[in-house]
Amino acid sequence: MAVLGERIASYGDWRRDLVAALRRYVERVADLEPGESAVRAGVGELIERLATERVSIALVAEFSRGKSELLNALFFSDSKERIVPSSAGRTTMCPTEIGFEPGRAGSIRLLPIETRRRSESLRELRDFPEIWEEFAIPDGDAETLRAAFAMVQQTRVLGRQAAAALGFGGDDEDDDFVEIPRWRHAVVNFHHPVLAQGLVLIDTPGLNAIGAEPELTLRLIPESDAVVFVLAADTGVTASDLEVWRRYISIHHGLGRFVVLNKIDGLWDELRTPGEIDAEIARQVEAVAAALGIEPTRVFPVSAQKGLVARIQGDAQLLARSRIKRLEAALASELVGRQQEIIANKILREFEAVVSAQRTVLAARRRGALEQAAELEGLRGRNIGRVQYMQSRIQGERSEFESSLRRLHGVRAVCSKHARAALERLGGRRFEGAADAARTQVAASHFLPGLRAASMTLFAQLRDDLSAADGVATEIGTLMATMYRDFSRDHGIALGLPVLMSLRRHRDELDRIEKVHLRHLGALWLVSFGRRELMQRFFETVLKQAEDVRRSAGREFQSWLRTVLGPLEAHVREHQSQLRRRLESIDRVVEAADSLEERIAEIVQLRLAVEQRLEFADQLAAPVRRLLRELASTAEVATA
Ligand SMILES: Nc1nc2c(ncn2[C@@H]2O[C@H](COP(=O)(O)OP(=O)(O)OP(=O)(O)O)[C@@H](O)[C@H]2O)c(=O)[nH]1
Ligand SMILES: [Mg+2]
Repeated sequence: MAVLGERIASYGDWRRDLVAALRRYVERVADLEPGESAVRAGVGELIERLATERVSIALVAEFSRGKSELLNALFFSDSKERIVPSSAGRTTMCPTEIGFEPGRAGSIRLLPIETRRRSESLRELRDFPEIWEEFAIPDGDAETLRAAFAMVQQTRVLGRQAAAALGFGGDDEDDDFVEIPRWRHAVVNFHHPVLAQGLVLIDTPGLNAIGAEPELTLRLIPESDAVVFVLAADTGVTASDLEVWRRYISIHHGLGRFVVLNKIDGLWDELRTPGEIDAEIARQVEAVAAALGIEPTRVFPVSAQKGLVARIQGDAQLLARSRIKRLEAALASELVGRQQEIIANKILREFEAVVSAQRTVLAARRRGALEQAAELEGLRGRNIGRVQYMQSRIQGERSEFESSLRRLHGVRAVCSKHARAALERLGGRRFEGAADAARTQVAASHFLPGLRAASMTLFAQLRDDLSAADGVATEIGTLMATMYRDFSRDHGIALGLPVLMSLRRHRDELDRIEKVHLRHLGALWLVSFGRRELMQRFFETVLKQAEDVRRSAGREFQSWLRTVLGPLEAHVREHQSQLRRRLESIDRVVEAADSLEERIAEIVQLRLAVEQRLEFADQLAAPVRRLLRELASTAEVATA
């Protein structure tokens, strides 16, 4: 398998090992009180996240630049034949997602083009399996696979008006009939080693087709981990190539953007020396870089077709000339390597946060046992008066602690009230209300400014809600910081500072969605001549995206609340039980029910048990930490 495939496979293996290590951790941590249920829930969330982790690559370009052929060369050369159809003229008629969903049989699912009349977004349509046509692809059956792929080429011919109703204008306005794609979207599920590791490929049709499908412009392309923009050496950078670049790629993907200059085999002129050919390729690379405004090192000259042929025929020399490997190596290290590092850092940070809550409570318990032992040892050989004095001191501590607790309850009530208000602003009901108002406004707008205004109002409200929630988070954070400080000063409960939270990321995401949306709105208005159903479908996709941001912000807020309120509570409970234990000990010594030495021995036992538990906790976490630290960048680990 090629470098890229190997890299993706090793990333998949690593993720699987990590999930297995986390699962073992969860199983064994069940016996490790206190706080074991919170730890299990937290680690459970991490496992779920890792299991659904995918790396996606979208190929975007004008038609016939060789996107499909590049997919064949990069990923499917093991099959020893051309799997994704690639031919002169327009081939890929509808966006095609290629991946493997475990637990689902091999198949191609096709969404008929007529569904464009419906107002639901593509993502919502995924929830209606009955409107997709599904064809099975038995494992390892390359013939059926190819036949399945051939379906993405299908077209149908419609009368001009019927075609226009689906968003297609004919090239020639005088034509009575228009040829349109038969399908709107294709999802191919097949068991291929690289896809099984969580790689998703998105093959797209050329410019005309991209524009009409909001899901593609608003979500599939911007949200993929890498976008490969393909140009061809024989056509150079045409006006429509630039249009694709400018509209769909340049605004996203600062990182993870790869420009491929395909078909360099066209420059392999037998009458020129290899040096001359290389110089010509270098010159074209420079020209492409200048036209797109990027560094020449970001342009990868290749011959997809020769790369595929070389791989199928095992021709090493041809493979080297195709220069496919340099592109592959860049995708492997920049895309997969970066993705893996990001995931490793994130999971490591969250794992430590989850684990440390439990650890600090255990550490506090250990410290308590040490202090209590010292306290009792100090009573050796003292008279009963001294013991009684100690007893009254602990009672005093306890009543002080109880008054702190009352204050904490007061502060918590205030925090809960604020939090409820913030969660309401981030809630589904409020969003639905705003969305409905915007829908009504969109339906009533006959002009572009009306449409713009409707979405801008909606986005402004959402942004306000996020800012309000941020404000509440700051307020709660400040209140809790005071509480942390007081409990540390008055009762020796050391918690550091509460974790802060900001929904900045979500606001940025909203800004991005709005920006892309407004940008496409104008263009779409022009091509669709204000056709209502197209505009509405477009708007539904935007609403769905905004809704996702809102939901994720709500979830983040809630999980932050738990992390900011949870630890103090756990420590307070721990402190309470320590006070109770200390008082019990001293009471028994006063009553002379137990000898002092017996109590001391008991506390030493308690401390040893806690120490064992701490050690056990570290042992449990060690395999997980090892897997994560291997890959997390050292700089970030140091600050975590
Ligand atoms: N000479 C040469 N031809 C290529 C190369 N890659 C692709 N082609 C040819 O270019 C044509 C278009 O290739 P496709 O892979 O279908 O291009 P595409 O970008 O997927 O096109 P659409 O699916 O129509 O949008 C086909 O005839 C390919 O054989 C290459 O590296 N060299
Ligand atoms: Mg194609």
